[in-house]
Amino acid sequence: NIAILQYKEKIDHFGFKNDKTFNQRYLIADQHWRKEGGSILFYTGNEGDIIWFCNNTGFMWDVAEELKAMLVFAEHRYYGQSLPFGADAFRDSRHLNFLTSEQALADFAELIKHLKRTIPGAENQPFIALGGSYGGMLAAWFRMKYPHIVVGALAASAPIWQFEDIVPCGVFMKIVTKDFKRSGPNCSESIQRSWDAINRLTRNGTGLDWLSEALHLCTPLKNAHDVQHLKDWISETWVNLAMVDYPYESNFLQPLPAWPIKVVCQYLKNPNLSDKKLLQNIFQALNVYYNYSGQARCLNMSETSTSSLGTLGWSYQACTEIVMPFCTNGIDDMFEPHPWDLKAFSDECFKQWGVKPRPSWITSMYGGKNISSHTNIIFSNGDLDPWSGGGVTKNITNTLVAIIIPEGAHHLDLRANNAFDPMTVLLARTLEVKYMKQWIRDFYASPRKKH
Ligand SMILES: *[C@@H]1O[C@H](CO)[C@@H](O)[C@H](O)[C@H]1NC(C)=O
Ligand SMILES: *[C@@H]1O[C@H](CO)[C@@H](O)[C@H](O)[C@H]1NC(C)=O
Ligand SMILES: *[C@@H]1O[C@H](CO)[C@@H](O)[C@H](O)[C@H]1NC(C)=O
Ligand SMILES: *[C@@H]1O[C@H](CO)[C@@H](O)[C@H](O)[C@H]1NC(C)=O
Ligand SMILES: *[C@@H]1O[C@H](CO)[C@@H](O)[C@H](O)[C@H]1NC(C)=O
Ligand SMILES: *[C@@H]1O[C@H](CO)[C@@H](O)[C@H](O)[C@H]1NC(C)=O
Ligand SMILES: CC(=O)N[C@H]1CO[C@H](CO)[C@@H](O)[C@@H]1O
Repeated sequence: NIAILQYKEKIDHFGFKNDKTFNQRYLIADQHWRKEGGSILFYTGNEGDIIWFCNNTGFMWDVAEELKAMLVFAEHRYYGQSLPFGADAFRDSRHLNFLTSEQALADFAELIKHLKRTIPGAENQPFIALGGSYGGMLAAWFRMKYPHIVVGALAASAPIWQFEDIVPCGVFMKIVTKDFKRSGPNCSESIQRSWDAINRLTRNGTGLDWLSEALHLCTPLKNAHDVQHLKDWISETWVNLAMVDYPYESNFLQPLPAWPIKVVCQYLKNPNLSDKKLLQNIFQALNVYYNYSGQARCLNMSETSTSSLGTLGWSYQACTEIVMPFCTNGIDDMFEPHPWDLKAFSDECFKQWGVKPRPSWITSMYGGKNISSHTNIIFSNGDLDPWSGGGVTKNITNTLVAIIIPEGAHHLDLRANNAFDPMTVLLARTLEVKYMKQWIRDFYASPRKKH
C-alpha cells in the first residue's frame, strides 16, 4: 500500500543561473499515520533503486503503527529513476557535476518542504531521518546540516569515520577476516592460502584454462590482468558475505542461506591441500554466494551483487567526495597485502571520469570526529559488519548515542522483524524506538508549535 510519486528538484541547488530541474522519485505509505500526535519517518535514499531499499527496510513498516507514522522513502539523485539529464546522466563529468551528498541533502530538504506544503496535517509534525550504510551517513549529515527540518536521525551502519586517517585503513578487512575466523575452523586460513595457489596455478596457459574451468567462469582467464580481476572479484565476494551474514535466509545482495559464511566455511575446513584441491573448494564456497538459487549457468566476474545498486554513480562519488582509504597487510587479515595508494586511486579516477578525488572534503564538510555540537543522532552498528570499523561505536553525548549489535551484520536493525533475529537486535530496535519517541515528545512539548 504505497504511492509512488515525483517531485521536481533543481539540478543545481547551489547555483543561481541554472533553473533546470529533474524528477525525483519518492514513495509514501500513510496507512498508520495519525494527524494527531503522529510523526513522519523519512528514509534518506542512498546509492540505488529506492523501491529496493524500501523492500529491505522492514523496520520502518514494523514501527509505523507505534509511532503513528507516515513513511517516506526518497530516492537519491542519479540513482534508480531519479536521473538528472536522463540517459545522459553518466556521460561525462560535466553531467555528473551535480552528484554530491550536499545536493542530495538539499533535495531531501526541498522535498520535505514540499510535503509540508501539500499534505494537510504534515506541516506541524516531526520528521525523523533514517537510513542505512551511505543512507545512514546521509541521515546523520541531514540532521547535522538541517536541524530545523528533522528532529533526529537514525544512522544505521553509517561509516562516517571511514575517511582520511580517522580510523586505520586496515580495519575493514580485519573485520571481514574475523567473520570468517569465527564461522569455521581453518576457514580464513584456507582463503589466505588461496591467493598464492591462484598465483602459482596461473603462471601458464594450462593453469589458466584449468582454473577457468574449475571455477565455472563465464569468460575464461587469458592473462595477468584477468587474474588480478579474478582475485578482486573473489575478495569482493568475501566482503559482501561479511556484510550480509544475516541469521536467516535472505536476499539483499544475492539470495543466500541463513548465516551464509558458516555455509561457505563448510567447504573450507582444510587449508593444507594441493593448489587444485584448495581452489576446487574455493569454487564450492563461491557457489554458495552466486548459486544458492541453483540458477547460475556460470560464474560471471562482472557481477557481485544486485543490479539495484547504482555502481556507475557510486564509482563517481568514490572518485570525488566519498574517498575511503582501504588497505590489507596479509597478517591481520586473510587477503594479499595492498597498501592504500591515493596517487594510484586518483590516477584511476582521472582516467575513468576525468576528476580527481578530494580526500579531506568530507571531514571539512561534516566535521570528522568533531561532531559533539550536534544532537539527536543514533549511530547503530553490528559487530559482524565490516563497516562498523568506520562507524561511531561509542557514546559521544547524551543525545549522540551509539548502539552496538554484537550479532549484527550490515544494518540488520533496519530489516523487518524475523523469528531468527538475535536478542541483541531486538534490544537495539527497542532502544531506537525509545529515542525516536523522546524526540517526538520533545517536538510536541516545544513552544515553537504554539503560535
Ligand atoms: C604449467 O604450470 C604447472 C604448475 O606450475 C606445471 O605443473 C605445468 O607443467 C606447466 N605446464 C606447462 C605447459 O608449462
Ligand atoms: C600438511 O600435509 C602434509 C602432507 O599431507 C603434512 O606432512 C603436513 O604436516 C601438513 N601440515 C599441516 C600444517 O597440517
Ligand atoms: C548451480 O547449481 C545448479 C543446481 O545445483 C547446478 O546444476 C549448476 O551447475 C550450478 N552452476 C554452477 C555455475 O556451478
Ligand atoms: C556477465 O555480466 C555482465 C554484466 O551484468 C553482462 O553484461 C554479461 O552479459 C554477463 N555475461 C554472461 C556470460 O552471462
Ligand atoms: C577536530 O578537532 C581537532 C582538535 O581540535 C583538530 O586537530 C582537527 O583538525 C579537527 N578536525 C576537523 C575535521 O575539523
Ligand atoms: C550509550 O548510552 C545508552 C544510554 O545510556 C546505552 O543504552 C548504550 O548502551 C550506550 N552505548 C554504548 C556503545 O556504550
Ligand atoms: C593448517 C591449520 O590452520 N590447521 C588448523 C586447522 O584447525 C585446527 C582446529 O582448529 C587447528 O588445530 C589446526 O592448526
